[in-house]
Amino acid sequence: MIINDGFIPKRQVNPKVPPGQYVVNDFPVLSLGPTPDISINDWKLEIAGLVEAPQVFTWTEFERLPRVEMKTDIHCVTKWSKLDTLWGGVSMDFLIEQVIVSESATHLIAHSYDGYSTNLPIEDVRGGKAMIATSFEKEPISTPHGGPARLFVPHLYFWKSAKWLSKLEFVNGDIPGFWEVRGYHNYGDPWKEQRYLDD
Ligand SMILES: Nc1nc2c(c(=O)[nH]1)N[C@H]1C(S)=C(S)[C@@H](COP(=O)(O)O)O[C@H]1N2
Ligand SMILES: [Mo]
Repeated sequence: MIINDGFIPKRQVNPKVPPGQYVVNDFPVLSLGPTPDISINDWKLEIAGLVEAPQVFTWTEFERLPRVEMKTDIHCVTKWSKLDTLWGGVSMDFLIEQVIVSESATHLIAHSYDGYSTNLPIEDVRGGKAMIATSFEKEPISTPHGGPARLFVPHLYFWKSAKWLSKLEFVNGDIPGFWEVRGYHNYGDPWKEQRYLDD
């Protein structure tokens, strides 16, 4: 006799999937407005604020920087997770060292070509946890997904991974970004389900 016959577990238990999330195989696009059209010739990435050596990279300059890869899961606050995605780009550790971030800087504010912004504690972009991604699954990141370059901070909900990155600003004190002032959680840890303000 099979006593468990007909028993279907309510939720698939996968230790890689944070609470309240489900796995997708497609790759949804979530943007607050129209996708900005940024030509590679006009693209610039500025790194400024509390740094000793501020920089403005052109695409040609940025492409010459050393590359890293991260293969990891991503989690959107709208509850989809996508497992084992492969991204390539320039490590935030490398960039932090290049511009010589001041001891007094506590947060990073990422600014984007569509007017989006998001805030992160500096610890969260150090130690191999974050990069400026320019490739997804070995191909240039498509424009809807943030190409030519997006921030990639996969241990936090995906709204922290600013698409169409234009500027990284190191600051002392926190400045909530686009979604953070509109009710999203300031930090956004998917494992603690920090989705909204009071979570
Ligand atoms: N510049 C910019 N970055 C952004 C957004 C945006 O609207 N503009 N949306 C955020 C949100 S809410 C999510 S969930 C992810 C979605 O990334 P995707 O469209 O590649 O799935 O990008 C984040 N980064
Ligand atoms: Mo999102």
